[in-house]
Amino acid sequence: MKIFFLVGVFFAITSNISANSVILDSVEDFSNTQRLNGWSYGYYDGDVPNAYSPDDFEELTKFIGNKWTLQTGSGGFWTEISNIDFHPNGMSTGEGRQRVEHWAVRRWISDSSGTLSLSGKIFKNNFTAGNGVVAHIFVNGKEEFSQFISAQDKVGIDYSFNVNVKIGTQIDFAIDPFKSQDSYDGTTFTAKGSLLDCWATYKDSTLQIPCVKVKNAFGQESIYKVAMQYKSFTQPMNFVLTSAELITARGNLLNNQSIKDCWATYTKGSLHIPCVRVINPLGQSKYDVNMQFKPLSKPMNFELTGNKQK
Ligand SMILES: [Ca+2]
Repeated sequence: MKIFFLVGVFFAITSNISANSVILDSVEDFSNTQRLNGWSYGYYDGDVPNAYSPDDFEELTKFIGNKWTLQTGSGGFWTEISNIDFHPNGMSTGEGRQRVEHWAVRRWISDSSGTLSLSGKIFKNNFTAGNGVVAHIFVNGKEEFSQFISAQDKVGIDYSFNVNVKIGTQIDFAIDPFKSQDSYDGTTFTAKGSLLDCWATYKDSTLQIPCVKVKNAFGQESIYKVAMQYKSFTQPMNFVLTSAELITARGNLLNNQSIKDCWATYTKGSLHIPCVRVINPLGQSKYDVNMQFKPLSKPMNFELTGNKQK
């Protein structure tokens, strides 16, 4: 019965696991050099069989005024990418630009493997008029995300999801003009990604456990991110649950080999945390920890029942 209690008490908040190591940041990493920091700046122009997909990518050739472009001004294209913004080109265009469809595309190629927690913002920064745009994210050629942003949506959306990456995995962030109409299509579309790390940390009396697998009586598993606070002067040590967020993951998080060994598990009142980094002013030490839920405690209380240094 304890397990039902636990699941009932835990907050169901959709969120990403907090992660430690940022390996991509579209704003910070932006540069005037193609393929630096894993980033390329380009466009899809529909000239291959699999048009407007990652097969269609070509690099932009000019860097002018802190933007990647192809050809500016009349006779050219609106297609451009800056540190935060994208502009596509459309069959329906203006000011003498060529009547062709270009999606503006920022491409990132991974130099790491693991589960990537990817997030960012998408909103119109030129919100005078127009018909809106569609943002797309492709991972190794497969569309994982798309979102229409209406013409005057200056608030936009925050997106976040997890994907498994390997060295060489390619992620394209693309802005399509929507129905090939490019007027006022300037759009901010950022991306930040961190590799997921399932090590728990204990610092300043707070225990953060990023990956907890909770198994219910039917054997179904849910994934939580949990924080606990040490209650001073308790012996044996007592921890109070201060937050628990249900995590949605589009990547195959449960089976990810690179983080598998450090999953914490909660079954029938027992919490096992195999990887805990204890951080104090003198340095770090590593532990394998067991805790036991104290029946009926509210907020939930856990007692330290065992720990061994790793
Ligand atoms: Ca448009």
